[in-house]
Amino acid sequence: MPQVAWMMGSDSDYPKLEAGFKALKELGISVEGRVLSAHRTPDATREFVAKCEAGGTKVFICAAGMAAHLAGAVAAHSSRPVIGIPVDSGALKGLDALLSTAQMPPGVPVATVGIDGAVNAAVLAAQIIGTGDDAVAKKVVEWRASQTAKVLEKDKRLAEKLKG
Ligand code: RP5
Repeated sequence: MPQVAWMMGSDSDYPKLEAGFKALKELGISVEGRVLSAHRTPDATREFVAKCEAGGTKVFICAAGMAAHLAGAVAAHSSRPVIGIPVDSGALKGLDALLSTAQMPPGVPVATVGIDGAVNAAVLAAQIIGTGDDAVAKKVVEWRASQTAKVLEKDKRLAEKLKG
């Protein structure tokens, strides 16, 4: 089984998540993506979580919009870390999903990133895995360094523009 199992409530969520899948790839983390829903496919969700747990998956990432209970439902069925991504879909623009994902009862945490925060979810998953895997921890440091270089490059570009 993959190191990260990444569920999303619908394939319509995927465009908001694509950059996170790319980041996981750059970080050398294996991932399986699935469309599963707390409300619309509860049995299949539970079965997938059990299969991942048995197969050694380290972290779950769950993305959903509206009444986003996917991350919470997965956390209820797993003792592994669950990262929740509230997705901006529907009339309330992700605020509904943010509150539904973050506000868990005591003892069943979901590490919630910001609305559409797929890249942060990927990096956080790598950081969690990196606590027990030096190669992954090293990749995270390298990834962060490349991000720093990119921002410094933007700074240089702006300085050039303002000069001219
Ligand atoms: C949520 O409803 C999904 O996560 C998605 O954000 C939203 C709309 O789903 P679809 O109607 O596109 O399947 O459960």
